[in-house]
Amino acid sequence: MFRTKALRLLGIIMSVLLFAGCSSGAEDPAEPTLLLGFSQIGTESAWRIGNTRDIQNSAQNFGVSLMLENANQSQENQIAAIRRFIAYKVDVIAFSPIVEDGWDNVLMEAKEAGIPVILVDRDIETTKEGLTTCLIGADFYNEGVMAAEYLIRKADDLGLDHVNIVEITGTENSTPMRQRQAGFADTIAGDERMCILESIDGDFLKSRGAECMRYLLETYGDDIDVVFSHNDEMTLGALPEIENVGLNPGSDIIIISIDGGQEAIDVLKEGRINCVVECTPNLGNELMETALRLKAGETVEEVIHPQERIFSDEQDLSNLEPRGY
Ligand code: GZL
Repeated sequence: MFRTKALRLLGIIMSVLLFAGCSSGAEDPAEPTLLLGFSQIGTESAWRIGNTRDIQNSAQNFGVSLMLENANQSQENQIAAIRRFIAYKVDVIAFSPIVEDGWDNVLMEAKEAGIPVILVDRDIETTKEGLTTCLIGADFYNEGVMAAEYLIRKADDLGLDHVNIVEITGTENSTPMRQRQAGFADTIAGDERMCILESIDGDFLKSRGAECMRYLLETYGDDIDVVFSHNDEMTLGALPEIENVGLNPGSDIIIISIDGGQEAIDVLKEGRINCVVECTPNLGNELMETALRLKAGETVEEVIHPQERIFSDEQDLSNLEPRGY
């Protein structure tokens, strides 16, 4: 018994020394270069989850201390989070506004507190000057243009003389919804073959995408030639509804989507989606670089747009690198 006890005690002493040795060698974490408050919309899509992950990774890589708050799709929660960042006296505030209007009061409070604000992904609508310093996000209007330019090429290839389109839009009054819709509509406006039967709000959600598609099929049935969906989640919700009525998405109905996440690209490769316009969620590095430049008192560009492309059934996608979101 004694021998066993002695061995057990020796084991405990050894493990304590080993642990102490490991922890004593750890360097003190470097002082954060900057305290950044970020209000994220929620987790409504693979795009949004990828955007959050990228921002967290970039903060770590840049040594930025990140206070990230998830608003769960609520503007009220975003406004409350921005007020907490102000009270906490962060160096810089960043947020992705769920809708464009209703930000003047809280952004005036940030301005009066002397805290610069960066818009990430989406824009705001305001008549007041100087509420924000920079917008880092996609050129959504061009995404709509690229979607429409693909459709015009597709209609030419198929020799279509009339094209009935249904549009499932993102969150009403959000920047991506407004600008994707405008870019698409402006581009097809000159093409007499094109007719938008109806636009309906799917709120960027998979479940709403399914509900919208069910309604559109019940209303327009076989007359639908094209679905233009403002994000992959709604597209992926819509596809089973099309198949449930015996139609083949990608052949009976042309499917055009936006975001470019892995799941949609895989479905594109299967031939059930025809075109996916890329909207990169990887905005973290630009956000950290811009926030650090603001803290250093530098001026920054007013708008930073990432480069984006389309993926479609016109291309060989067999060697496409993993999308990462
Ligand atoms: C686009 C982003 C949109 C995505 C959706 O930059 O705001 O919000 O297209 C996401 O997937 O919900």
